[in-house]
Amino acid sequence: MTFTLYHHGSSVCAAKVRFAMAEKDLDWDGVYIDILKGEQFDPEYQKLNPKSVVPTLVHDGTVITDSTVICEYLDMLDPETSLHPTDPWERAQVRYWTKAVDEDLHPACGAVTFVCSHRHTVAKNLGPEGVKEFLASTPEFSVTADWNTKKKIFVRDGFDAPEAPEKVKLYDSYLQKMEKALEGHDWLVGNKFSIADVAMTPYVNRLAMMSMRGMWENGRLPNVEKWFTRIEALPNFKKCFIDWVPEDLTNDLRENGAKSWPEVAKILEIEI
Ligand SMILES: N[C@@H](CCC(=O)N[C@@H](CS)C(=O)NCC(=O)O)C(=O)O
Repeated sequence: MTFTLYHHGSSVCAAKVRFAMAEKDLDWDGVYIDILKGEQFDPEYQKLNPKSVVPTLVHDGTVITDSTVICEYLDMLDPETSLHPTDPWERAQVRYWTKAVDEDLHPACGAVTFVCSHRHTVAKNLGPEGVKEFLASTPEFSVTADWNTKKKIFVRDGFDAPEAPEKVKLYDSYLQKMEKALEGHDWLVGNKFSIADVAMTPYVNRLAMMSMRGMWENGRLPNVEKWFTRIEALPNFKKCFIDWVPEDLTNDLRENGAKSWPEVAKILEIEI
């Protein structure tokens, strides 16, 4: 079996697949697509992934897109190392997490990340004319069905974008849901590490990389704090989530995030 993964260092969806593959002990070759330089708009890549997003997995010539679908596909290929529970109710709960990530949390994360950090990286990478081209190249049906329009607004207006505060609150509501689910449990579903934990890890890590651990630290969400400490201690965490992010992007996320943190904290009424 050969796997080729088209991915990007900081992409939450790509990191999710890297994590699932590592936990399942599957080897892969990577093709790096820099989505903050517009490489996802290359017509050759668009043949594989018409939404111009990462990740895309090619397995022995078969193309699979969408990170949740990829993870489910990989799990069926190798049920021995399954990350899905067999109990029907536990599996349903896992699906609630992964469905919510796809429908709700992921678009909120894209918005918050562009508002807080990526808009600065894109401007630095591409300059004013390049940014215009980058924004114009985004297909309408991309990260969401209205991503072309929304991305322009988040890049142009930052925290003044009308939807910015509600996206921050939506993101936070998922941390609150995790806090409840983790009450008395180490993992999100059924007291066993599962694809639900894999799916949520990139989103908590994104906030950590943007200097926003204050969303759960200092006694705010202690179960999430303990869960993320457990996740960070897993042998595959660093190689999947930290090492793939280029140093300049890591610095951008940390520094731009730190500058944005007071605004985020204000929206969430967190005292700093
Ligand atoms: N439903 C897709 C969404 C993938 C997605 O949104 N990828 C983002 C990075 S996490 C992307 O490639 N964005 C490109 C852009 O904003 O132009 C999945 O789960 O794989």
